[in-house]
Amino acid sequence: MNKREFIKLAGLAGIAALANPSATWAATAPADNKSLLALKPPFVLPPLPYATDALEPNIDKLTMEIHHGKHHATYVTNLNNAVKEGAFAGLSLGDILGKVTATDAAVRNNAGGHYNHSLFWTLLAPGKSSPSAELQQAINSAFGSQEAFQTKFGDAAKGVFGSGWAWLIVQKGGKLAITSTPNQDNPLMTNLAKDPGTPILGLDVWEHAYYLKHQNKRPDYIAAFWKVVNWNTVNELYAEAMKK
Ligand code: MN3
Repeated sequence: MNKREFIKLAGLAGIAALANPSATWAATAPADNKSLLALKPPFVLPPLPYATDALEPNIDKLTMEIHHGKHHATYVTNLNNAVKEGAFAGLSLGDILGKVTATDAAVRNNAGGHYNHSLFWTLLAPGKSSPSAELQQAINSAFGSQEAFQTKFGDAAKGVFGSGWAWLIVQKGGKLAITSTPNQDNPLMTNLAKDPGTPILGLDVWEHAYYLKHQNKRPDYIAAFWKVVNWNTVNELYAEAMKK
């Protein structure tokens, strides 16, 4: 990292990071499920782990600014309001996701929105990365090849009617599977998900994630997504899920 890039990152992560350069990344959303799910109220909007223009031209600056700074921020605000009192008060993000049902609309939408986006930002990064040997082997064994996996994941993303997410999950027993969820649901919502599991890769296919650059062309956005997937995070999430 050169000096200019460091200053840009440090600026995002805040003053604390300047005093301790190794703290720069810690100030962003945790890139592991254990820490993410242990978060307690009041929930806060994590800074992006890169500049808003870092994913250009694949994901544009304005989309990132609005998606992170407005959409995600709103989920955080609404989640804090929804869990101020009642059955979800004081629970960790993971406990909320595991407990929520169809009758808890505000908690469902905003706890999902906060977890999904916090994870999503860490799943993206500029620059090249690739699946670890262990993950590649699991992908090949579950789907045939990396190409076949990406086609099947892309089909799941294209197949979401309206707004939702496509996921690569580790199921109970350690098997990889592709699934999708509507709106801000996710596979950690065991009372709601058709395929429960631990997310290790997710793709937001809400129009707010791509409309400014790709308009109605969701397949173009999915193709752009593969160019900015941060496989380093996916590898860590996979290793973490397999340790359970
Ligand atoms: Mn979104």
